[in-house]
Amino acid sequence: MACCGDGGSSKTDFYAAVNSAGAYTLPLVLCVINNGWAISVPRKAQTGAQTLAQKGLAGGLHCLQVDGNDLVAVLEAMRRATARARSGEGGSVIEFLTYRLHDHTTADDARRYRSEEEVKAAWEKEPFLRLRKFLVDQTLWDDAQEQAWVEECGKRVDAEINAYLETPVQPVETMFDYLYADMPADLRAQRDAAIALEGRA
Ligand SMILES: Cc1ncc(C[n+]2csc(CCOP(=O)(O)OP(=O)(O)O)c2C)c(N)n1
Ligand SMILES: [Mg+2]
Repeated sequence: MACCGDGGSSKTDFYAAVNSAGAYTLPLVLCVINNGWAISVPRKAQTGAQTLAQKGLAGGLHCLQVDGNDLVAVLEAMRRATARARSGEGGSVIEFLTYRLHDHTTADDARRYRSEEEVKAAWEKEPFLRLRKFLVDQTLWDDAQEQAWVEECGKRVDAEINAYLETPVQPVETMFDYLYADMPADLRAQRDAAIALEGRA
């Protein structure tokens, strides 16, 4: 299974992967998370293809487009594609339709290139709120369970963060030590220099 974004599906290696998977009947499940944006480039400007799923068609792969904000649909699509792969029927491309609700990174300001209305409309389909509503409607979930669960998650996150913070800093040479059975001379020199910088030569 491999995942990429809508922007990732515009790259040449995406097409090469589709071609190889079709040519060799590989058990590949290629997931394209179409969140509408590749940084500031909208989906429409990225390709002439009507859908991203259909990019698999030319390579002989099975193609599927699903509502990526619907957990049940996502599970079903993944079940079908992995079953095909495991039974030797070949690869699939699944396009998950969703939306990037936030900026691309903390260095991005998406207000420069997309409207507030578009983002507001997308929040209406936010997948966790939608799943929660479904579970509450089915009487499988309620506020008390949620509160207890959020507390439990908070405790587990705190425990992991504390374990990380208490992890001793590794000596500088460890970044060289596990790459090569026989370390090249230039890296050995850099390793020595890094140790010397700490006055441990
Ligand atoms: C080969 C290459 N070209 C350009 C970039 C710069 N870059 C980083 S993220 C990105 C956009 C990716 O968009 P998408 O695949 O839709 O992913 P998303 O940000 O939506 O998760 C680009 C162009 C890169 N990392 N690698
Ligand atoms: Mg994207």
